[in-house]
Amino acid sequence: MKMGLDTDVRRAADTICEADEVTIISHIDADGISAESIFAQALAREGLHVRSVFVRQLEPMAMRHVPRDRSLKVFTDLGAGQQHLIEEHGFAADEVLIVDHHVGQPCGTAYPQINCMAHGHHKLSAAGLAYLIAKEIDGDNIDLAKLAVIGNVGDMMARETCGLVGPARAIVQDGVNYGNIVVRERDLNCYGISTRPVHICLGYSNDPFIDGISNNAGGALRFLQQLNVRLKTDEGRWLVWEELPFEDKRTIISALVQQLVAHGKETDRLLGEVYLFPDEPERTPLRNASEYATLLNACGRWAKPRVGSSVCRGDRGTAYREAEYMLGHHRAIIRELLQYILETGVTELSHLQYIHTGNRFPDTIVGIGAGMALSRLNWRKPILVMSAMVDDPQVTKVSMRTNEWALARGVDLQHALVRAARETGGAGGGHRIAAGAYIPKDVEEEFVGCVNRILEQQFASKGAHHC
Ligand SMILES: [Mn+2]
Repeated sequence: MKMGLDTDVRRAADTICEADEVTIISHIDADGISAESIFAQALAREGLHVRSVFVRQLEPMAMRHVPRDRSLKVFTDLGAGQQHLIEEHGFAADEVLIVDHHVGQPCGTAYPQINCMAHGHHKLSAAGLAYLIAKEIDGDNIDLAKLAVIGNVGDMMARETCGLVGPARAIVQDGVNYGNIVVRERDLNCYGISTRPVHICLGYSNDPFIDGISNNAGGALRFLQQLNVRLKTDEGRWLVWEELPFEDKRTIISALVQQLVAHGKETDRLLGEVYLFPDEPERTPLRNASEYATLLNACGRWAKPRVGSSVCRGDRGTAYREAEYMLGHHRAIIRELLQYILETGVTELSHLQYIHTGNRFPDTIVGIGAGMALSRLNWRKPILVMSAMVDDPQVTKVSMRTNEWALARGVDLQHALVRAARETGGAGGGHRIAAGAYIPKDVEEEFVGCVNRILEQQFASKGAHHC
């Protein structure tokens, strides 16, 4: 018998439909929130009683929020790596379903699990899996494909390949067929195409890095002004990329290509697939997958995942206004964090650069700040940011970010942090390009040295000796 993803999807759908009550335990990021809202809506449509619990991570303290009742506990976007914890809390195999896309750590109890990693699909997020299960429950649920695309994009599944691939791309097609997704196949691969003036959009972007434009909004504006394209409306409002006439977009893209070529840079990351939502108002963060995902992340990171979930379910009143406020707040604090990192400066080791932000910023956002700071620092060296945990001063949270350049040279942050954390008494996880760890406060120095040595080995494995 072939045990494909389809088989697991069917089995998960059956397990859920057999339950009278369901508790969804999900992660607070865009993927976790969209996965939860897909399940919550699909199950409510079946007349099932659903409640949701959001957790920052599945750790011992968070387990007390998981109810000990007769409901089926559906763990989404988490659980695969914490099965021992679920077991320690006395949950039996027949009251649990794990829907995850992180590396699993089995325990004595064989919990039913659907995990795309097990089927070799590395570019599908938990929201993608939740959607496949929802569609299996009822084919009418294809309106929820849009939320799966937001989760996939939010988890950076489109990043490396400049677009979603495999099962995640098939989900996009469901949304196109339903009519709430429009795909622009070769559009500008840039964040903010629905809400930001074009020069801000270009100036805040750095993938690919374009000399004189990336990280330089003033330079980007001067560049655009030379092209004779219309940048403002008659009323003097800045146009966003999505609003530009086709001709102007083409003029700008070919000028950007020339700029890249003139500096001997690759042009292949300039264009990518963009997922627009025609049923959402223009010039709002709801209008495309990546900005929508940021809105959800802002809600989650500032302890309002339910606000994000309400927005996913269609609330455009109170919840949406609150989400917009969270997004503004999120951006302001991240700007401050970025400023702090750049002004304080990082310590450079041979293969990484690091900084400790103490308790100045919430540990839920330091990773984002690290990613933004990287391109303005020495982008050849992965960045490591440590921060104190507010609720546990004995624990240090570590966030690391790198870029495609380093990945192509053998760097794998997930592997590096898992290994270094294991050697120093902590725990790590994540993805090749972005990973994190929790370590005891007193091993910080040792830990950083250890990660540096592992990165040195990784860089050496692909024969790249220059940092
Ligand atoms: Mn995820």
